[in-house]
Amino acid sequence: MGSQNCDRDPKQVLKEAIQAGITAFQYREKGSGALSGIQKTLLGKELRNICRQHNIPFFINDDVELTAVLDTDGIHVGQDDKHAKELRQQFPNKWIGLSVSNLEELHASPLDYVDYLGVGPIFATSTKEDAKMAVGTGFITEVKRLYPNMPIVGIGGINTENAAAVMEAGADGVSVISAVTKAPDIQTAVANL
Ligand code: TZP
Ligand code: MG
Repeated sequence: MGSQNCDRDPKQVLKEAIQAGITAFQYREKGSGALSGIQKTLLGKELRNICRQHNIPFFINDDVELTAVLDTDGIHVGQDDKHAKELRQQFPNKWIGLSVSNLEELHASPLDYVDYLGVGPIFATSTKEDAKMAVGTGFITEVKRLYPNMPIVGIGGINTENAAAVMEAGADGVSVISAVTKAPDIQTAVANL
């Protein structure tokens, strides 16, 4: 998540989510209302510190410069971002995640250089303005069949009602934004997930 996904202090949202049991965090400051420049960096530092205090892996979305500045645990990139081969050379000891939205992208992806795939959007989502077409849980099963050893995390429109279907389809995990940031009670939402 980023500040644009929160109706209140993102630091508080992250703390509550960690207390509730999330197992990893990605700082994704992006889309309308997102911070940039020094404000993005400063919030990133604070969120990074919260994760560090609680031993929660901290990933950053896209931002190669901040990966180094914040010394993140990993970086997550999309198909149009910096190539995973170059990232691997630059950050040999960080986790690298790549988004995959369809079979064409999967076959064109530099899988040798990535640690996991973010697969989706699985369901329709209004969180990402330029989200590609929802692929459904069947695509998870297909990716897992083709690459059984590649860890995959479902993303997009996942909530407490449909998360189980994503896992049953073969995902190793689920990633959510609004199901946590917009939850009336984060403790309950994460517990149900
Ligand atoms: N990538 C594909 S869908 C998505 C991203 C970042 C948005 C996920 O947000 P939500 O609120 O969990 O649907
Ligand atoms: Mg990207």
